[in-house]
Amino acid sequence: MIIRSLIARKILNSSSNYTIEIEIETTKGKFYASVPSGTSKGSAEIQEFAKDDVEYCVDAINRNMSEVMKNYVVNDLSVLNEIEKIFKKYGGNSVLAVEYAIIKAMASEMGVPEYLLINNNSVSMPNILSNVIGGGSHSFGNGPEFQEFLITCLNPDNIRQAVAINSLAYSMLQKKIKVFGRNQENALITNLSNEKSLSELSSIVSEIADKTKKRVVLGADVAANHFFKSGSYTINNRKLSKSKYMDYLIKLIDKYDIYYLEDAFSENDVKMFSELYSSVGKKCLICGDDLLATNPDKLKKALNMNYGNSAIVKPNQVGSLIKTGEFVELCKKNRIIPILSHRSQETEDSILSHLAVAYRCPFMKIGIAGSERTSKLNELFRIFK
Ligand code: 2PG
Ligand code: MG
Repeated sequence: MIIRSLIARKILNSSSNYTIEIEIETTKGKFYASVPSGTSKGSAEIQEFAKDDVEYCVDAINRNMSEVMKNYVVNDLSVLNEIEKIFKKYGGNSVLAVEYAIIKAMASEMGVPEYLLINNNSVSMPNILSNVIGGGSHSFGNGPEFQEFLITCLNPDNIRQAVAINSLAYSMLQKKIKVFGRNQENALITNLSNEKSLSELSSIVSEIADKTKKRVVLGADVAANHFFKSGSYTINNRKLSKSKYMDYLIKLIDKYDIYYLEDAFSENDVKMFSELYSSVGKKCLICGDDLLATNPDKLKKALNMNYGNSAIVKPNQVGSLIKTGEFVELCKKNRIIPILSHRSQETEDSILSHLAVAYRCPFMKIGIAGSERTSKLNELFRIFK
């Protein structure tokens, strides 16, 4: 395949902030790709844009890279090594936008879907983990301290049922709880506490499980970084020591049968992750997000501490598709469940669904409403017919 031209432009993400879109033209047509942004970012994440300035990156790519990329030959995906080297100076989101656009163009050239281009061996359908109630920094500090209350069906008959169950929970919640609006992931904003949010969701989960005769469970992304300060975790305006906070979490896990818990502690508290994992790891997925930042080196260190059993995969935390692939492989080698995740400030690009399928992630974490989320769910409907 020969790239005729490459253009960068600014486009809006779901929070009305700008991100980068790359357009590549080949003999097969034009291919577009864009990359989302985070709001509650881990400190180990790579810079999304050089100089923290999307405009600078777009201008610099158009000025410096259009000649370099004109008539650029792509034989296979090993080209991503060179692409990462030459685009790195424009930041992680720029690198990924170029990589995604090349994958889309190449898939079209070869007449295969993107997920098969990335992995032509065997692929699998992810279960869908949806954020239905939002708190923490995603909801401007008004609601519960936990950032996300999640639902998933563990044994759906097919992708449509997996999504339908989560939509049903979302609409039942809207009728049941007082809703003040929707956050940037379209999760419901409430003024309920963590515990009340879990109890409302838990009764809906049981109702749906009874009705569908499926295994439906709940989870939370605690995103504990934002309420951890000077050695304590603040819940309901009360400062809890690390051990009191651990007791609080374990009680919630037991009482509400929490199946999935992400970033239960601040990103530097690996020791607490492993303590929690050793006490509840048999019944609950203990997941690292900010803790690992999709970085294989950080994962290796956390594995030495036996931090948990699952890991969030967000390519733009590490700004490299090659490193993202290494991270997923390392997860699998160590029986860690990789969970492909959206970001809070998403675009309508649906490439993440292809990555979840190609990487054989058992779960994909994605919201249930709003076109930047539904574009990815709809792409899964297309992939699995
Ligand atoms: C998270 C994500 C996605 P953000 O913490 O898991 O829900 O949020 O993109 O703001 O980091
Ligand atoms: Mg998270």
